[in-house]
Amino acid sequence: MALKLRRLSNALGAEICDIDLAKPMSESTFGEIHNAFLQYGILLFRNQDISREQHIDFSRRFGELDDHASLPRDRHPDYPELLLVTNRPNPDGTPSESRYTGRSWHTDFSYTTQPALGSLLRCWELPEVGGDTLFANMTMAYDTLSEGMKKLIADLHGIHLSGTRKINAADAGEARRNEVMKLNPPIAQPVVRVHPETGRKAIYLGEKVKRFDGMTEEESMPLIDYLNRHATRPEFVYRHQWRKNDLLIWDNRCTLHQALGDFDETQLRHMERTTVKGTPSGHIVTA
Ligand SMILES: O=C(O)CCC(=O)C(=O)O
Repeated sequence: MALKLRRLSNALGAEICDIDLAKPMSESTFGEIHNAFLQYGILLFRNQDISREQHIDFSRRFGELDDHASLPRDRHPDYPELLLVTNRPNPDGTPSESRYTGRSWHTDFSYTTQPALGSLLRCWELPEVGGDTLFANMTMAYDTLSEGMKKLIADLHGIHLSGTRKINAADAGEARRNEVMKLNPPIAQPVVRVHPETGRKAIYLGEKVKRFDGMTEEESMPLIDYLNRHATRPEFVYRHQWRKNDLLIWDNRCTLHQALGDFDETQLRHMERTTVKGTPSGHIVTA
């Protein structure tokens, strides 16, 4: 079957049209989807009124799933394969601790030694307007650097921290933050990562990185800031406006993303994510 594709932006992304993920899918159709995933970096499937089991089963076709042990408080109580990104209050009425997930540029689980291959986020409930997510193409960002800059960053490692999300003063999530940081010590990752499947180089950075390995924060930040600004220029970015029952997969090895929080927080936004495990990368930083 030849897939019907619609490009989402010049930089990255494609919608796979006319497909029902609730129905059985042949290996050859999945092969086409997988090729499109490698080519476009993110894939969108609209109108997927699927069960949690179907979300998990489809995700498994991309590889082994993470059980989210690095973020234990945000797991779905009945499905460890599902991570909640929600502002729905907890059953006892306290605010959800995952309501500010992803509010800075990042790539999933870069602060572990097995960063995510891909993430599949499904939209269950969304506010009347906003709640958008930005995605940036890190291969394009790398390719457009000067040869001098490519040489300069070739052997650098960025130190990725788990507890760097931007939070409101009113956020009660300090305990969660401390727990996540305890579970996930700082990890040094190469600034330039070679994609294990396409062989292409991509910038692997984001706002969880505050310094390079072997350098101070003061020395590192000007270059980190420059690279993040360059990598997230509007021409490298796609802005996704969610609809209920969208399922979107992104390739964490060559994209960054950020949840904008551009919505009325008294309205419900409820998303659930599976995470496909990637290949081991990086090492724990002891000093
Ligand atoms: O809620 C979103 O739009 C994105 C969430 C996110 O950043 C993540 O799941 O890593």
